[in-house]
Amino acid sequence: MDTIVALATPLGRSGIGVIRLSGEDALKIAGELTGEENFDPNPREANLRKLTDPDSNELIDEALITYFKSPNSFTGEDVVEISCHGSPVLLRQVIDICLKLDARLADPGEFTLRALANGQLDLSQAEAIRDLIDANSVAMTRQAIRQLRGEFSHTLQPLKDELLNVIVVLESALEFVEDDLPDVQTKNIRDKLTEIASKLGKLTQTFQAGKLIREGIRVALVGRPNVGKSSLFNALIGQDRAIVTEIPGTTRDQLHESFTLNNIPVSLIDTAGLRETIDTVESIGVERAKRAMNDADLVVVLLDIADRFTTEDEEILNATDDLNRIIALNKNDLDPSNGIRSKIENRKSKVINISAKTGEGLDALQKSIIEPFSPDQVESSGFLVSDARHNDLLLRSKAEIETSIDQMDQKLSEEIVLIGLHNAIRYLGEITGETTTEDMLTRIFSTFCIGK
Ligand SMILES: Nc1nc2c(ncn2[C@@H]2O[C@H](COP(=O)(O)OP(=O)(O)OP(=O)(O)O)[C@@H](O)[C@H]2O)c(=O)[nH]1
Ligand SMILES: [Mg+2]
Repeated sequence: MDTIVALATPLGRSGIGVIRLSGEDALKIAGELTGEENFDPNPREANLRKLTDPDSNELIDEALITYFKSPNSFTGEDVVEISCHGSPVLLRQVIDICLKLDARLADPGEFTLRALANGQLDLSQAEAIRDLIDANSVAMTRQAIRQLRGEFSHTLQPLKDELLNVIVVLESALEFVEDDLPDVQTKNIRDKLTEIASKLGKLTQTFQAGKLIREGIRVALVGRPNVGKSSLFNALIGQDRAIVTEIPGTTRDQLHESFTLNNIPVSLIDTAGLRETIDTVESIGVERAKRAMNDADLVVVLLDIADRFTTEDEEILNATDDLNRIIALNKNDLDPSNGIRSKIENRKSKVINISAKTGEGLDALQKSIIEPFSPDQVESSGFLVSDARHNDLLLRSKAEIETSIDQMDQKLSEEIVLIGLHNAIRYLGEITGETTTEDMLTRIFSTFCIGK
């Protein structure tokens, strides 16, 4: 394999910047940089060396060089990591010299791809490295590290083994048994397949929580003008971000802010107050608010308890009846003006009294925001499937097995039943990469950035 090089740390000024080389010539290139012909340091030890430009012999930097001898390295090849001072100019200079010495600039994810190719990790672990680096919350880093430790692959392995056992029995029946399989055996196979399908089903059930950890919850604050949406927005994010005035129609465009609740990323959206308006700008805002409402995972409908209940309030409640919704009765610090409660008591939603002004009830609201997304499951349960690709493959595999079970029940031939089972095992193999096509690998690794 040719030798690849890339900056492993972010571009920018920093204390140190790490350049990584992987491939046959990694050590030779490092030797040229240190000016030592037979550079062969002990593996996994930090070596302080002067780096010089081999062309001009000019001193470039003092750096720590660590050698990882094949196969005991991340990629499985010879790897050299050079920790330079974190100057973008200097780092560029060192990389340019490596390129002149016949290294090639690594493609996105190429280090990880080589690790995969050399069997240092499987595909789901490689994806976990990307997820770990891209994580936006502590909960996501935890999931990614579990996947990186091979937890997902270990969960899948027994299922794949069992499926393979069934396939072997059916294949040999096809080869050697003249008549149909004995009923006992058919029943055993059917039970086994049902069990595998149900285990796959259980795994896919964790996807909702897993997706939530990865992408967070989109929460839209909606209500008619002046009910206190922007006040609540500011209170929840703990910043004076949105403009608040006593004039109805203050917020025109949507505002987004992200924060975390119990380690779960939340993307909060403040919207324009919903009402009929002839103002062009405001009416665009109202349209956007409606869209935000429908795209959100959760809508918080605000009502003003100190004001009368209007037809606009009624319409907003009607429009959100089928959505995942919390009703927040705001301005609880003021005297209630009317029987708002009687207007909402028949609606299916959690109702919480709050005051965006005093902060009263905000704890309860925050709890209710994450509650439907089962934060308990997120925190305490086992491994969660968080990648849509993995979930899709699990679902497909399960569907194939269920089709095969149906076919068995219809007494179709083993040959037909086997088609679905072969597909099922192939889909599971795609998760860990044994049966992933080149195309797919290219697609997956294009989501990595350079230096990984
Ligand atoms: N007393 C009291 N006043 C509040 C509370 N929340 C908001 N207000 C006041 O209500 C008025 C409107 O608040 P905003 O947060 O701008 O309301 P909004 O829903 O964003 O309004 P639009 O952007 O116009 O749709 C302001 O004068 C706030 O100070 C509250 O809990 N108690
Ligand atoms: Mg507002």
